[in-house]
Amino acid sequence: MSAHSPLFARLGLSHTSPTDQKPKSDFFSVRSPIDGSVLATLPITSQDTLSQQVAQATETFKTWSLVPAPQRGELVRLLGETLRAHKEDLAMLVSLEAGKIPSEARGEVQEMIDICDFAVGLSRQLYGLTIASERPEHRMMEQWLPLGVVGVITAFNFPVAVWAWNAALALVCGNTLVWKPSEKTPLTALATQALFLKACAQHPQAAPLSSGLLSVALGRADIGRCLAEDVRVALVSATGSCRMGQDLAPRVAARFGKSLLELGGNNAVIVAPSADLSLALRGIVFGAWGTAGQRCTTTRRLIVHRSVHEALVQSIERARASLKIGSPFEAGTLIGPLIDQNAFEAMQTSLSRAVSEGGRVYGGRRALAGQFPEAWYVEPALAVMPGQTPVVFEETFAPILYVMAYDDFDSAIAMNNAVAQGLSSALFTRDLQEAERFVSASGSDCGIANVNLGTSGAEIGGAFGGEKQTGGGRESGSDAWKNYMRRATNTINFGRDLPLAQGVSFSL
Ligand code: UN1
Repeated sequence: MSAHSPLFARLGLSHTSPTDQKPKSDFFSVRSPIDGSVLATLPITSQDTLSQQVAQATETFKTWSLVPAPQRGELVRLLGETLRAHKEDLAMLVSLEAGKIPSEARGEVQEMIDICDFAVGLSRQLYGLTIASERPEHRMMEQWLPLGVVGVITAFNFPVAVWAWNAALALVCGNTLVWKPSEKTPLTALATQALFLKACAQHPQAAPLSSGLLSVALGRADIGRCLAEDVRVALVSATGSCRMGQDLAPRVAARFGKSLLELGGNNAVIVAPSADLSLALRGIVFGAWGTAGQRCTTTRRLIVHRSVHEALVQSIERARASLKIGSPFEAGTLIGPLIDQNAFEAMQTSLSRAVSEGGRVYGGRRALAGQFPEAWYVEPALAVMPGQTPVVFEETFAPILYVMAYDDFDSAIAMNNAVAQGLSSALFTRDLQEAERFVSASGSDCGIANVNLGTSGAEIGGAFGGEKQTGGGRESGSDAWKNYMRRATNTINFGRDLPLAQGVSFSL
């Protein structure tokens, strides 16, 4: 009986049992990054079981895709209601398993609820076009039809929200799901699945289909590869590192499957001379060090006009040194733990490289090792760089902010765009021309470009994703739903002749 048993039971996780014994080869342990304690020991899904899950999802798709879309939306409405009722508990589990502070964990569950609301409305708005035909007595139209089985691969840092962006849309679009969560955060996935089953139980058409509508496959990269290679999986939506995308995307492409990739970011904030510096400070501090620097939208680079560089660096450093590092459950904590030792080591490597490339580094040391010997807390790091040296081009998934100076706005935009990733970007300015330029064709090349706010914390209503090595996918709002449907162009002849397009004639 663990301290978390009542929480686990409320979330439908009573079957998971923590143990301190070394797991058998087909089991793995789930540890809380808060103190390194074992939360549960879970079985790894075998490739045979995964194949059966995909088979069941394929079979279920035949029925679910024929349920009218607004009735599919009703299931997502029930899911949203179930999430509302369990928001506190699920957020608590997100904190325990991913190490987020409670307000961010609640924010993550709120994103799930928001996308459910969005998808419910969408279920009555899966609009196609009618198109004027060049032939008499013909009508052309475009329809969006259900796609098939959607494989969703999610990362530890947003263990449930990213699934919800995909699932809420995929379900109203008539698809079924197989979910491979990060092996670091499987409990939040199992809890979400249990909440999903609760919602299904209240829906007459979904209830008998529930196990085929969503299954969860637990394990490491090989599970993701199987999903990527399985020809029955119509779309693979994967969130994670660029390296993971480089491994998966060619496997999906080799069988002409569709993929939706949300990969790394190396997001910059530009601070212009006219900027409101207190606004910028707030945006930069949360963007760089909130979530312990473990968001794909984290601010990793700061490009500051030389005239305000020194003053801004000083106020950022003062703010940095005052941030509270600690257990997410301690009041006032902003910086929770890194996910694991590997993350800590990667951070140390990048910081030593920054120093050897001429950087001046503040912070970055291990923290609270006495209190939490098996967890990995760090001081957030500020690295004042002589320019964009090689280490600055890499995404290290940790709280490191590299700062560089710029002299003219063109070169600031060029620096913003110089990296391989293209997810998020932001500009702080009061200059209208700079603001417009930044969001124009000759401005930021990222999928997200903000003015006078930070790089992270995107709302679900917009399409989320980025260009270049970020993978090009768009999830969540706007018309991202089109990724989860197939497009059919239909022409209907209601006349008595068969005129050919392009004026072609033939006689029979
Ligand atoms: C991620 O880190 O993978 O924009 C997603 C944000 C959040 C989502 C981040 N809404 O920061």
